[in-house]
Amino acid sequence: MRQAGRSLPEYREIRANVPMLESCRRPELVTEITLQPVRRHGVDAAILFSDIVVPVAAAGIDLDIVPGTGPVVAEPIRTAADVQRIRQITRDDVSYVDEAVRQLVVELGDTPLIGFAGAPFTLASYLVEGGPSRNHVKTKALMYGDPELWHALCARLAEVTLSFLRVQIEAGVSAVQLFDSWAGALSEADYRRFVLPHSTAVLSGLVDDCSGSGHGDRRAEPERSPDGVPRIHFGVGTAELLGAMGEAGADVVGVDWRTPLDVATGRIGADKAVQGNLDPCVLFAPWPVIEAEVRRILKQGRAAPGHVFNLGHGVLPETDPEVLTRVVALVHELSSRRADQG
Ligand code: 1CP
Repeated sequence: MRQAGRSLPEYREIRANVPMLESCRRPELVTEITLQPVRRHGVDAAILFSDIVVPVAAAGIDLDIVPGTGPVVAEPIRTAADVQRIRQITRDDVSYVDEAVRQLVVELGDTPLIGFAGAPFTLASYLVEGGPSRNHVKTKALMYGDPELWHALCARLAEVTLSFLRVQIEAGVSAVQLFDSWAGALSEADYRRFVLPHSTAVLSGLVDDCSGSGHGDRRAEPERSPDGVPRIHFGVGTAELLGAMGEAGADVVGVDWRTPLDVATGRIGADKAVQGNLDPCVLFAPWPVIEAEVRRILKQGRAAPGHVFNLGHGVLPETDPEVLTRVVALVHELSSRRADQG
């Protein structure tokens, strides 16, 4: 449940007077904020507290995360010279993430930690627009108007993303999630032409990495797949893209609330697990409605070979934390009952 922390008073307290980017760069704060929803709700996995723009800032791009707005870039990327400003990153550029992950792995014990990064299209949108955008007009203008520059930008972002995920995997995360939150703005044809090769470069790069030398110790651990840590790929409004996103190489495809999970599985293929997909707004409905939705989603998720129960997008800040705790308990109760039945 991404951003579960935002609805918690203990999160608001610890973040008071600490700007978002600074909190992402202080390992002790990252550790504490990541642990808060695990302690409170008893979820089965923790998601690292960071943001998709953290590696881009580490790569030399001047940006800030503005309260109530989101990421804002001082000088948007629009030319070939601008693309050159995005440096490749090494572990030293994000040592605070390395340190936080190592600390968290110890603190979390058996609870897995999910690392993450933004996918090239969603990162490119923030960089080209200069901030959050409804229609991604400048991004699409660049994509259609100068495909060569577009591909150069996405290839550079894929390299930064891959390095960022490798740092997290080497520090010990148990799974990674690649967020292409705004890919749903594209048609399938444009997604395949302009985005899929770059997301594939990231997801398949992780496999090459993990099955090569240097990760032999990890592969020996029984809970890890032979291809390295499990990879989750997520987007919003992606009903028409689910098949193509599944081809990018992840083990699990995230589905928002618009597509029932059994329908989603039909599009993604029966060889991949799904993640999702409770509408975050349903958490504001009376409990019997929430319960019925959770039951429906768990039932439809059985069409896939695996199902990670989650919301269809991030937790809204106004959500009542007690409702989240109750949803987690219900999912646990219903899934253990099913496991008992074999
Ligand atoms: O549980 C957690 O808090 C996990 C940490 C996390 C993650 C996984 C944060 C902290 N951000 C993200 C990913 C992220 N950031 C995504 C991908 C997932 C998604 O689709 O939601 C995106 C698109 C962003 C960009 C971003 N950062 C936005 C969205 C702006 C827009 O375009 O609409 C916002 C508001 C932020 C700031 C941010 N990141 C995270 C938090 C807790 C916040 C809120 C700011 C604050 O508390 O000061």
